[in-house]
Amino acid sequence: MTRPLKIGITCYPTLGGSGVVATELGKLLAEKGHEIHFITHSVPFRLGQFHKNIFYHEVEVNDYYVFRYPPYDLSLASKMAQVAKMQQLDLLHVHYAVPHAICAFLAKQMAGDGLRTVTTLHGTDITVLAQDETLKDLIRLAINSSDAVTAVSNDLISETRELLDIVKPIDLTYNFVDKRIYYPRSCASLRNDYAGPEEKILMHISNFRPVKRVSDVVDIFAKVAEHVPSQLLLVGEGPDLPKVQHKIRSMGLEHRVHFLGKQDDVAHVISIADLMLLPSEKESFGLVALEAMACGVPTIGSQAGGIPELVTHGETGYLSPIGDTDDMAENAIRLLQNERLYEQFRDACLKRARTQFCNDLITAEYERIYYRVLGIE
Ligand code: GMT
Repeated sequence: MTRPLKIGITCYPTLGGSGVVATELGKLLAEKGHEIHFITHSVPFRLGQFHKNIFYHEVEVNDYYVFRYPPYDLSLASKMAQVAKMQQLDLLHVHYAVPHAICAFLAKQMAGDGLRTVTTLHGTDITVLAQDETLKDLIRLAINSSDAVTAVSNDLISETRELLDIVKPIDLTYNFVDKRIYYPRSCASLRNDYAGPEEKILMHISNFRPVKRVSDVVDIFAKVAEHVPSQLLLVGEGPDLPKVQHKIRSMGLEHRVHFLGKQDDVAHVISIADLMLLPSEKESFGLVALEAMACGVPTIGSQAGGIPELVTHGETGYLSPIGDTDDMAENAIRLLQNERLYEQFRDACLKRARTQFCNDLITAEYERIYYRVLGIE
């Protein structure tokens, strides 16, 4: 390694794919000898145990009496600059454009040009927020002033270019999973809690936002359950949960559907599934499909966004047009009813996750980008 770096990382520290990726990346970089400073409003939920190279700096919002809305973004920018100066950071790596990349832009003005900034785009920061005319110019400014910009799929790179007229290079850095955590776990007793020996388990994990089309998950399951004895496990919470619960009751499926709420130990939970369902409307990558793949679980999903870059149709899962729940159900039934085909898919999943999306590979890509922006080759 050239020289260890001092890196500030800002992300959404609560549940969500971008926060998971940022936190896991920080931990891996710390293991490789870099000094990592998380600058966030609360401790990232996946941070885990003490590590001598990991520091946490809490952003406290100034709630002065004239403020109708306490300015979190300004407090974050100040904290970034303060930590950068105090710790002599080489760079800030921010995950999610709004407001983090904009705050990094401000922090750089305060800390001085020596501080480099790297922005990772994760999806809805572009596919949803950059559609908003009130945010568009801000996001464009943040992207154009970052020393490097990365995105988690080619699809997201194209959307960013199209929506914001960005011409500067954007590096592709796929999401990754830590192969020491995500592998098929033996959890027969957990599986027995939810399904009989002859039954299959279908699973969906998300934040239950409208883009996830959780209602499609229920439709797919209902069709599959007519042909294959099965149970559905729903993991996570969010705005569409009540609607989904109502739909399940109205379809008389409540005895076959289990709500697990938010879960931390995703690798264990996924290992009891036979199939992951991801019929999203928008999905720049689909981290959960990768987590499933690494545990040997194929995905039945939509062709949205970056999912086809992750799930190889006909090898590690099946993808259908968005909303085509008949096709998704047929694909699920085909895979669940053919043991040999299922084993082939399972092997392909394990191989693809380990070779294309493993932690060593992607961490090294981020390091290359850091050294490049710092002019250290
Ligand atoms: O899936 C979400 O809605 C959460 C969101 C986030 O910001 O955490 O996920 C986005 O980033 C993940 C990590 O890069 C990607 O795997 C998800 O595909 C992406 N979500 C969307 O594009 C909807």
